[in-house]
Amino acid sequence: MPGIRLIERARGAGDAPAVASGGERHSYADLLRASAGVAGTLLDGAEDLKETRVAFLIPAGLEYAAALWGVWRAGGIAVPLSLGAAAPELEHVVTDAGVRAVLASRPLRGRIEPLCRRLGVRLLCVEDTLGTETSALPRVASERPAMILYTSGTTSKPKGVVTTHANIEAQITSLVEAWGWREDDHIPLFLPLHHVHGIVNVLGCALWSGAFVEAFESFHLERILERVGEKVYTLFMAVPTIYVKLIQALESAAPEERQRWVEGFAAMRLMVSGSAALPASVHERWTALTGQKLLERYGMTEIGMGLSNPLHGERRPGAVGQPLPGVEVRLVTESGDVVGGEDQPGEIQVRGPAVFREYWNQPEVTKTSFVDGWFRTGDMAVLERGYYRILGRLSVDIIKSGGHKLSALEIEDVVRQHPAVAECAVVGLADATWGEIVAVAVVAEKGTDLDLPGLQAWAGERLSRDKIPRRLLVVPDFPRNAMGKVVKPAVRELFE
Ligand code: MCA
Ligand code: AMP
Repeated sequence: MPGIRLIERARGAGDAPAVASGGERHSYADLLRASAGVAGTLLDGAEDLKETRVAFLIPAGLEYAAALWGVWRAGGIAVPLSLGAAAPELEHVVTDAGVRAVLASRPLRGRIEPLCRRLGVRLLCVEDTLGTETSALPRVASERPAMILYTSGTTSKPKGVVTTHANIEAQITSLVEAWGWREDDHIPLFLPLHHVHGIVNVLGCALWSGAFVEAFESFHLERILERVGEKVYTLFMAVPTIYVKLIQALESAAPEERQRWVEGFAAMRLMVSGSAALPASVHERWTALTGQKLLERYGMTEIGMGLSNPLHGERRPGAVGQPLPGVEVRLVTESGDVVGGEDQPGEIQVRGPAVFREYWNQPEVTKTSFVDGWFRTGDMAVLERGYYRILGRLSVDIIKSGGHKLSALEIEDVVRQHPAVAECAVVGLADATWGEIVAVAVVAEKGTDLDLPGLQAWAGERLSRDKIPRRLLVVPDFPRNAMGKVVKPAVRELFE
């Protein structure tokens, strides 16, 4: 019975550096010890957590990795929380997943304490668990559920995507093979750790490979560039918005500083972009500035990574390459026919061991998301000269902003509660930095005033930063079809 191979492999890495955080380097042995402490504390004498959901609110660093591995080693299901979530968003995840215990870093404890108290959920400071002596830990089979990540979709509230240890291992090993991960790799980690991009592509692949992760508590541009200039990194993984911000920083830097940063980027063996479309212009500008050809890939919370440009060979701007090892991909037309050749668009459907098990507590939604064992991504693509190109999404209600997937319906449900809002329609508008930004058209209640700063302040209490409306238009009514239904593409045009 295979256990959690990611963790078993770490024993072989011993004193090699695993994670740098808080100004210190922590070895694989440190991580094993710290995660055993977390596991022992959670178990508290029990043999196995038996899939108890344990959430955590911890920035990137040793404590985060120890919490993730500790929950797994105790037989629990890890539920990483967004550090940027507003109180109602945290409550949704904690209640929907039926979380029984929360691990928080000491500085963040106060943010979740009232919720835990109200719901009767056990709250622990992760720092207090790391040194705990641990007796026997259970053997956790790879088929058991390991993690629930919340993702927005075409339903209002985010859904929990359940992956097993075997799913996560398949997601990791596919990338390790395709991108040639090595034990001497050194990568900065600045992406949020409640998404696959940060958890699997960066942290998971690095720890699987015996490589070294340098953790930043958030995307701190200056500090990251400083380290890039020291030529310490071999790998870099980011979303398109980050490359846009890096281009702006390089272009506005003094010549000497810029030269240092450019040399640091040029020295890396691989730079990857994903989570949202990388405009060909950004791809080309990055190459012109640094000499690096970005490798663009396509993925989704439910499948891990699906398509990728190659490590060796043509990295084509505007395209996402070919299926990754172990991933089967097909395109299916609206009428349900499987596309046989090139130049015909279809929905991307994916099959393979990396594909998630189910949506948490949503058997019906899970069922309708698969057709004959293939997962329906809701993304459209076309195969051109051997490479897939993403065309967009089937639903207008999915917005991608700064690499975050947002549901227009979820934002509408919140904005509608504002006392000055009679009706609202949320759309994504194209934006050079963020990919898309959230825009809201509102029919106001009679006799009320509504302005953008006021709405933003109000929304900031209820929604995370990426979901806050960046544009507001007050309209007498929305464009509607014959059935009276709001026509979103026409709403988008109102902003032009
Ligand atoms: C923040 N701001 C925004 C947005 N977010 N404005 C418009 N749209 C937004 N989405 C504003 C803030 O209000 C603030 O304005 C200013 O920008 C700076 O905000 P801050 O939060 O500090 O920004 P940042 O730290 O620079 O963050 C940008 C970021 C972050 C680093 C790009 O959004 C990020 O880490 N994104 C990555 C998400 C990710 O990992 N996605 C993977 C999921 P002011 O200055 O006026 O206050 S997808 C996935 O996992 C699948 C499997 C896949 O394929 O990878
Ligand atoms: P998430 O559910 O947050 O994991 O986001 C997954 C979605 O991000 C996919 O369904 C796509 O719509 C989008 N996405 C990821 N990578 C790319 C890419 N390289 N190009 C275009 N869209 C992408």
